[in-house]
Amino acid sequence: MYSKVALVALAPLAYAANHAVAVGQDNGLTFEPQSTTAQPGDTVTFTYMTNNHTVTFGDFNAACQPGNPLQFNSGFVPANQGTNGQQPSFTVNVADTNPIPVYCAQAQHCQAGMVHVINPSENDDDPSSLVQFQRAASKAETNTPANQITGGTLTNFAGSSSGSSNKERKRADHVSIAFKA
Ligand SMILES: *[C@@H]1O[C@H](CO)[C@@H](O)[C@H](O)[C@H]1NC(C)=O
Ligand SMILES: [Cu+2]
Repeated sequence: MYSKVALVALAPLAYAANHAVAVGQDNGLTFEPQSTTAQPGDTVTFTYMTNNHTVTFGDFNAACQPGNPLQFNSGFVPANQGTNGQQPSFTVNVADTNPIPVYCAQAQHCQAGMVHVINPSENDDDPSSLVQFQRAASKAETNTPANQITGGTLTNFAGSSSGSSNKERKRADHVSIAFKA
């Protein structure tokens, strides 16, 4: 009984962490790092460094295709359309510790290895491991953009995100407090 009370009292002291991922660093078709380990309540901020990429929620069993339901998708974000002297970024919330597949839906970027996994399986035989997701992506016949922009927060972006779904771009209706590491 006593320890339960103590745990509840301590819970608010656990601050959410923000994890940074660079998108297209040095003109690469890359997410750096390639995977993120995050706790429930953490956020992951993808910052667009060059060119024109997406951060799209994928499917471990159908690489380079949008996941269904679609948890998040930034749409196409040209990195040179930042505002406030900053690079544009897209921040997603991590609700649990389940592996989360992410890919870039531009051209053949996904097949070229432009994938990321949040909380990947550590078993390299598992489809939700980074190595298996990359392998599946390299063999994907098509790279398909998602048809709506949803599930995250676009920041420092001039707003001309292009693609089929510009009108549906929206911001998440939450407020998250996070601290950059
Ligand atoms: C970004 O890529 C999308 C999809 O290929 C394209 O429709 C759009 O015109 C591009 N934006 C810029 C500024 O190049
Ligand atoms: Cu890309």
